Amino acid sequence: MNRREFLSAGAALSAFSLLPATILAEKTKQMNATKFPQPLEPKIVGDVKEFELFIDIIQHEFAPGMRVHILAFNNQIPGPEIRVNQGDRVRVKFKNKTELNHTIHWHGLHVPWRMDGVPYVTQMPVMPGEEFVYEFVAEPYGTHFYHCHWGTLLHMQSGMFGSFIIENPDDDPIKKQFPYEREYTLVYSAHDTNFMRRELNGMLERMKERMYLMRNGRFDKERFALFDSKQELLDAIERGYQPPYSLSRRAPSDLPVPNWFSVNGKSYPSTPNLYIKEGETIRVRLINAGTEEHFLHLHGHDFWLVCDDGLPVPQPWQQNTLRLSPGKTLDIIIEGKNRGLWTFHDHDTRRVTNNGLYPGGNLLVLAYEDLPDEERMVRPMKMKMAMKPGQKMNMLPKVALDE
Ligand SMILES: [Cu+2]
Repeated sequence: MNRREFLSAGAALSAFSLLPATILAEKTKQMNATKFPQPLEPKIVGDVKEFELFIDIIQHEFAPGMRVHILAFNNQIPGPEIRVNQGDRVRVKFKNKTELNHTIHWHGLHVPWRMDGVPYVTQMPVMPGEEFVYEFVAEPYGTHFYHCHWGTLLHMQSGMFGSFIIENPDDDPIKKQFPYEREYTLVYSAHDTNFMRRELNGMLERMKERMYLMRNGRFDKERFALFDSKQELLDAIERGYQPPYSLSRRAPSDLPVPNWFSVNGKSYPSTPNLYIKEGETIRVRLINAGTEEHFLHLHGHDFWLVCDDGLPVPQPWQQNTLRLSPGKTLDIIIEGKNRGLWTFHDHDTRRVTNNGLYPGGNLLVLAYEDLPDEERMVRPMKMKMAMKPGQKMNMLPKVALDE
């Protein structure tokens, strides 16, 4: 299949999956429920809610036919959703089933500093096969997330993120203002799949070599850029040691350039739909666990921005395009006031592509599930190609394309 054929196949696929009959079918709706972070059930131990997280490498599908090896909490991308009440005592037992080091950082939570998950600052890395127990009180209220803090650039885009929601069930400040029944969590990320493959393999090989050398008493700390103090590093540089980052003077840097953009680990056409009914109000929790800025635009509506970094904003205001920076969470309220099927997508349209091809990426649909039957009818696209007898068919475009 050449590029042009591929592009037209993509267009056919997009037209198909946007048909109201397809999007509103019961089967689609059932499938759709699996496209949101799955709740993690705690074990109640005394007055503590105890959760178990493990990390392993799995094969994950961003979109049909696009599978990659990825780091997954509990075999899920994103990791399962942890949802607790404000003030709950929380324990998370974290088991490392990979051959790599990891930690978990609780982004936006006010945990004791020893629980913050920053390797060599608050704790030693959780080594292969090891377990680490995180304990803290759930504060503050709102939409937060967790992610790995070891090799953050690689491990985060390789799937190590999940939502962490702290609720105030009896006195929710947003529900008071905008009574809603349904809510959705959307976790955004961006992935350079070539960088992920190269770096994950490289890291696994380095770890294997490191273990071998350690076992044989030949481990060379400088080669692996490990120093006991900053002074030790400075002294080594003085004596001629070249830190790894100086080597890029001789070659282009290997910073990732994302080619896949995901919502809840899926790229269009696999992205989740947001279902709403006329007159209904829904809450959508947006989490940016990736490295890219997203400018999310909703067609046909002005939503309310109600929380920023989990914190209720003093005065909600309306907009139709928001800026979701890396590390930020924003909560919005959508009021079902304009029935139909509406797209909700990054207006930096480079991010609504899969490996450079449009449509793809973080494109998703707000769908009114009570759309009347007459609006579900598909208007067939008729090709008006009435040929006169003897007329020659000329399919070549008048302007040459790029191939
Ligand atoms: Cu990690």
